[in-house]
Amino acid sequence: MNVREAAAALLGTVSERAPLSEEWPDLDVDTAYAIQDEALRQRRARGETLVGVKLGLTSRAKQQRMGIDTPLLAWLTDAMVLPAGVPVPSLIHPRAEPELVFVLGRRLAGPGVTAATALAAVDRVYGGIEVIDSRYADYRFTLPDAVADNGSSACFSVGPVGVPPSTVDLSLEAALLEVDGQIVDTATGAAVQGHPAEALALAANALAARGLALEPGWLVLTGGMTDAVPLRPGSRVAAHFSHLGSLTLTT
Ligand code: OOG
Ligand code: MG
Repeated sequence: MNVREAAAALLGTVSERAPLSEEWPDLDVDTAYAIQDEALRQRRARGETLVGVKLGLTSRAKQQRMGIDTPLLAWLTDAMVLPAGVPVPSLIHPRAEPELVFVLGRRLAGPGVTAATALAAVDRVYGGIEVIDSRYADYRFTLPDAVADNGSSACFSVGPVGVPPSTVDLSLEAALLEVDGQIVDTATGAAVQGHPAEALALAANALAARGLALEPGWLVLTGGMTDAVPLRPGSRVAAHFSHLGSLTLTT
C-alpha cells in the first residue's frame, strides 16, 4: 500500500476497519501526515474547500482515553461543517467533545509562535462541539494511524457566540457536557495545553515544520476539553460554555 492508496482507502471507509499500521507496520508520523495531505487533495478534487485545522489529543482527558500523549493536527473542510439544527449524519461510531474554536483574523506562521502572539492573530473565539468518528474498530490506533485518518474527524458545529479573545479568560472558560439532560463532564480551557492559545501556537509551529501556516479566516479547533461521549441514535448532546453560549447536537 502507498500513500495515495491509503488516503483513498481511509476516505472511502464507511464501517470499522483494522488500523492501517496492521498492514503497514513501519508507518511513521511523517508518512501519516503525507497520507492526510493526500486525502485533503482528494477531497479538494471532489469540490471540498479547506476551512482550517483541528488539533487533537491536547488535553489530559483525551490523551489518557486514547493512550497517546502527543497532540496531532488534521484538516477541516467545508463538508465537515454541521450547521446549527442539522442532525448529525449517520456515522460509524460517533463521539462528541466540547472544544474552543478560534477564527483567525491574521496569518499565523511559525516557528517561534508563542501563546501571546498566537492569541493576537485571533479574531473571535467560539464554543463548539466536534463529532469524531474513527475509521478504526473500537477507536484502537497508534498515533500514525490517527494522523492518517485525519484525526478521526467527521464533522463539527460552532456555537452561537463569538467574542474577541481579549474579552474572556480562556483558561477559565468552562464547558459543561450534557447527554440526554445529564451533565456528564466538565472542564475549563486550561485543560487544553494549559491555555487553548498554547494549542494554537503548537498548531502554527507544527505547520511551519511542514512549510505551512495558519491562514486568515481559518477555523482552528483546539481539541476536546473533556473525554468524548458516544453520540447514540436518538440521543441529544449539548455543550454549555460560561461565556460562549450553548449548542446542541441530535442524531
Ligand atoms: C483522535 C482525535 C482527537 C481531540 O479533540 O482530541 C480529537 C480521537 O480521539 O479519536 O479530535
Ligand atoms: Mg477533537
